[in-house]
Amino acid sequence: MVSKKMSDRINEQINKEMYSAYLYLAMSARMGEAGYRGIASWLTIQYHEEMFHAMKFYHYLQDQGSSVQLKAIAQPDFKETAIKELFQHVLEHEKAVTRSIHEIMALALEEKDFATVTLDQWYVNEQVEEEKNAMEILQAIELLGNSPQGLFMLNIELGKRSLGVPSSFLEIKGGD
Ligand code: OFO
Repeated sequence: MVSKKMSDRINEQINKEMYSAYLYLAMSARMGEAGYRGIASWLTIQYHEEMFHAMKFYHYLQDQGSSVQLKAIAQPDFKETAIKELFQHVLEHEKAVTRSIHEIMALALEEKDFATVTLDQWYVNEQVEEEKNAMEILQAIELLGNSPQGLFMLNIELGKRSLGVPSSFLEIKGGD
């Protein structure tokens, strides 16, 4: 059982994760339209990862006998169409998500809610990975000199990313 405050906070986080998914899907659409199919594919995989994050919290609330409350998802807010600026947006977005995940950890510790501490630890680790991925791509863009040829190569490289989470939401479990 989690507190009402924690349940509300996790429902808010489900919305944030679904917003992340929506944001990356919108970015993927722009990149695909610009001819960067590999980058579009990377961003579509990121969309799946974010839905996985949302559904893991979703199942956790249900496992805890709490009610899942889905709220409206905001329209994706980004203007960047240049690759470097787009991934700077990705990094800043992930940093904001990290802060949000840390807030949940702080609340769980305050409430001595050890089940949520254990669950949220998974997200704390995942955010290290999320920020690292964005930083490595930005570093590659810098090394390639942001040149058209370099971005073309990066596009091919990012297109090789494969899905690292279950493709079916039925396979996702909250506490596992
Ligand atoms: Fe859910 O980690 Fe990115 O946003």
